[in-house]
Amino acid sequence: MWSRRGRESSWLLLVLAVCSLGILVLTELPRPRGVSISRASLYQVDNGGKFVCLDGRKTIRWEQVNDDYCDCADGSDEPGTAACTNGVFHCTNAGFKPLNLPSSRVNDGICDCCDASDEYASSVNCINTCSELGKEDRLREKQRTEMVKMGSQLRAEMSQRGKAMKEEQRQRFTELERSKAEAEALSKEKATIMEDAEALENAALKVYRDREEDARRAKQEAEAVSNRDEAEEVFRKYDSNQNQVVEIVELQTRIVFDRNRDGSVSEEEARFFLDEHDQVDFETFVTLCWPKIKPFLMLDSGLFKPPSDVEELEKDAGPYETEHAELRNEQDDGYDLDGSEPNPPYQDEEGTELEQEEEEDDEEGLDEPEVGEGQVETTATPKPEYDAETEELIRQANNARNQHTEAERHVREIVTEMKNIEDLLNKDYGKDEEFAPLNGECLNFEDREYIYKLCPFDKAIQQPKNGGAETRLGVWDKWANAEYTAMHYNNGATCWNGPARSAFVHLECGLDTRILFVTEPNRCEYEYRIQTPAACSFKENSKDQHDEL
Ligand code: MAN
Repeated sequence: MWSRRGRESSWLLLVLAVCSLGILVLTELPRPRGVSISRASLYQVDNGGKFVCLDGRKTIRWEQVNDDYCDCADGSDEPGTAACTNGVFHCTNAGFKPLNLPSSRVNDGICDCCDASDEYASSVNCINTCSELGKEDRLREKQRTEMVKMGSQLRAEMSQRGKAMKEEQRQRFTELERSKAEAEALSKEKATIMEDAEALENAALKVYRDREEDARRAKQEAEAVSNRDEAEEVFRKYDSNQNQVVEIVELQTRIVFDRNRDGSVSEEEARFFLDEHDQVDFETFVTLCWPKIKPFLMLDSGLFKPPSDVEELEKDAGPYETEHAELRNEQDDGYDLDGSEPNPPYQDEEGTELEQEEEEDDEEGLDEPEVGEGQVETTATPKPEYDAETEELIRQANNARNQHTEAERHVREIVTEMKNIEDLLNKDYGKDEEFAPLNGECLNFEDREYIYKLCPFDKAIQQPKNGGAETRLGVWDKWANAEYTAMHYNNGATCWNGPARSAFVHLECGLDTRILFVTEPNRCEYEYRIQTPAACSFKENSKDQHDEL
């Protein structure tokens, strides 16, 4: 009888024996030179001493495999020689990574495989370096795994921050919704207060506006009367035979109408001032001739001056000192401009108005001490002086306007902030919001010529180092894939004679966030490579790591 322990040991031995046999069978399955373990079963001699080319198109004798003569069209009969141009040589590279080579590299004098198997019949002496390479590789792999592991922890922190930030913004948005409703209500209230205050203000100002309007009209009428008076006076002077019409001959005696300055007034010149008539009565003179004669006389006497001289003119005692005026006096042109005239018909326009207004005031008693009346009508655009009550209404209306403007501004500020939050919340910051902390950051990278900037989820920028202006390479568009390993920034500044600039950003795992390099593979198409913990994804027992692009 076997003891229980004895039975268990026998089972264990049996299992071990079976496993070892399996391993032996797997590793020791004979295979021709240049064939990988996975393909070994396709190269077995016991197949009736035949070999079927791997494309199935030809069967050859087993001896023809690796006989340095290419028989199969797919090169599969010569895995270990350079005979077939399309053959593939497999190096096992035990201890490192297996490698497939074009079989033309077999025995070409260059060591391609670290196990030296590709140069078995060449003059070069290749040494097996696989174990060293393997060691280095494993070390690198270990370091990388460590890095990705740490990066993943950092990513988790970023994700936490991103989620918290989004939550905070969501709460802020809710708060703002409330504030917006309040601010809008307040703004509405302020609008009503403003409208009421403005209604009162308008009613009070209307009195002043009406008064101003009356004054303006009165002034216009006075001007019209004065103009007619001036015209009448001149008409009388020109009508030397006093037959109630002014004729061409009468104007011809007035040297002032000598427009071409040839020493005499021609019939044509005189006719021009009579509006192409031979003679005119007073009404025609006032309506058709006077508008031509008056400006001409003023121009001739130097009374039309550029606007900057108007003040000078106002200060002058009158225009009569001008040479032309003196000349006309001497020549007795019938238009007395010698300054002795009590009411000179030609005066600087504003001067005339002033004088006339003063006269009107005297006549009509408009200078009575009515509040603000003088100021309202005597100067060009004076600020009227209002009574205390009106001043108070204006003050209240201004105050109400300011408060309304302020309330509206507050509503606008809230709306803008809400819009910004909405934009922020609508952006895709990765599976776990891990990229959210990069929003609002900007990274810099300098190459020989430019400083490149990347403000994730916002824009990509290029700035010449010699201080030129910034060029926009693109604005945030979208992720390039579902794995969150690349971004598109589009619609940058238009390239000269070309499309808008754009930037493609590759992301890989790293312990901090920075730009590794920037290139411009095609004109105005830029590629950034950045590293960030947000792109790290460590999975236990898995080589499938998210940072592998
Ligand atoms: C600038 C830069 C370059 C770009 C040229 C295209 O010099 O933006 O990157 O290639 O414009 O004209």
